[in-house]
Amino acid sequence: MPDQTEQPTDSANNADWAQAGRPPRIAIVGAGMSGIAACVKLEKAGYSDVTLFEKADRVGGTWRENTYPGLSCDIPSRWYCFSFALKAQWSHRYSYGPEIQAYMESVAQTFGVTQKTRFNTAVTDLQYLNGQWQLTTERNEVMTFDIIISATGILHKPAYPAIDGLDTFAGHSFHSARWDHSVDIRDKRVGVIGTGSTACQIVGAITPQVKKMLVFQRTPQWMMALPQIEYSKRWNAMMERFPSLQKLSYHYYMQLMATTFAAGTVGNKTVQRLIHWACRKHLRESVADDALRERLTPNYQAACKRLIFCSDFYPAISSDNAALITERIENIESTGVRTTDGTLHELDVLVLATGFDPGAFILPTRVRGENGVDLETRWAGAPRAHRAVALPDFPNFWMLEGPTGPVGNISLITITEYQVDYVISMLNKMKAEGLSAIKVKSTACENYNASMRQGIKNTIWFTGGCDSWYFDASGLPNLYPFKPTRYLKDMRHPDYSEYELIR
Ligand code: N01
Repeated sequence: MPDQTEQPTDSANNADWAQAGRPPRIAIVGAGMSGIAACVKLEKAGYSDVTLFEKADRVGGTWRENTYPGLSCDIPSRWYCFSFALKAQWSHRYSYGPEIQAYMESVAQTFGVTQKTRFNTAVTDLQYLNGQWQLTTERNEVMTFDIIISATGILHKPAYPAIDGLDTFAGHSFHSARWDHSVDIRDKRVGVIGTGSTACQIVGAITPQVKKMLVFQRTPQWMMALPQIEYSKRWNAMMERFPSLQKLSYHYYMQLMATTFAAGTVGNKTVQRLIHWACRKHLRESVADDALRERLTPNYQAACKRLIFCSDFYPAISSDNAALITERIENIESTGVRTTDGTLHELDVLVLATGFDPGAFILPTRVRGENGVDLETRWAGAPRAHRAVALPDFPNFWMLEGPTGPVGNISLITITEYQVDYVISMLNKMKAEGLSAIKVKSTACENYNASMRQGIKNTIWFTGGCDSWYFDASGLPNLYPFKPTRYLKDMRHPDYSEYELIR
């Protein structure tokens, strides 16, 4: 990788790449799933002057960061993959973390993404100056780019619980996304705080190995059984032989999820009732003990929080070496967790499966747009964007998986790919018309978000009677409130009247 360190320049003269007929210099922040998709698709579209900046030493994003036992993806792998890199040889319908990480690394290697990535290089500052973006790294290197693509993911900043005495615990304590593999959990007394998707996978995986498993539940969660299967060699050989079957599976799962879970969350009452019924049935059939079942039963609608797919949690929590603690946590002491009933739950290991800061997106990187408008100030705890990709006052700055995009029980890889195609349409427009910048109009962004605010009130995330990480400081869930298929359709054909096209 050539050294691209530069001093800030007065770049007014060379800012107009489209008019000058040179390729745009593109920086992608993050080499996770979105960054990989962006790099590959840009290259295919003829934009090859691309540099990725990755804070870690490998690609993979969330699949690199999370290494906890039981880590898997509850979206079928035949869909949770790049459309341009379908894979025949998945071991299971729902792949485990290491297999997905290996896939990410292999795609990055095959398509030349690794070679374009500057590893161990966190971007600390982005500023729009004289028609270009000035990018500063943690080592104070300063470079200029024409286009910035933020591909930092959504849930990358671990949320640590504000519990008194957390740092006084004398055993081993770590966040689920910072799993300490040097700690041998076998025959230990392990506590897990949280009952989200992560906690359920951890508890399901390690309970048979530990001496005692204590799960500290603040809110019960609905979960559906995970219809996991291991693919046979013969089945995968057939997939290998007939690549059209891989495509068929990709679209089959996409349609299935769109017409079932996605439809249920955004207002289809029949599907909602079916999801709720399936969750109740799963609980009833998995937990024989009436009292335990009662304590595991949520008092809100299924899919109000992000629906969990897990078949291991109920058997694990029902086993003799496990206990569900529903009393509130009072504080943490050197030997364990004390609950409000006065009990001290003694532990050797404490796992904080307490989720992530959902409002981070590209933050804590400082991002300043036109006239020094600061992104963190602009968002103020309630991040909003236009179609999840654009921000007024931030020209030539694009986000993948930005705020108000479709997330939940769907493949974010598909969403990202459509967003990348949208950005490529913008670049093509700039090139064809010799534009120096494209930025979304404030009115378009406001109108879009007004429709989001209206739509969100019909979704299960708002009406279901729960609290979740989907809610932000505005008091509303920060999600796309319509069917994901509508989003994909809209993204296929950018409406340029929503943008200022600057010559
Ligand atoms: O985090 P969460 P996660 N005291 O925020 C509890 C994706 N994902 O890491 O419900 C006590 O869902 C909190 O309690 P409550 C997926 O999008 C995908 O599990 O707020 N408890 C909750 O139980 C998912 O939604 C896969 O009352 C405290 C838990 O901690 C997202 O990641 C797999 C507490 C946090 O749950 C996040 O999931 C895993 C406190 N002070 C994750 N603070 C796939 O398979 C928090 N909690 C694709």
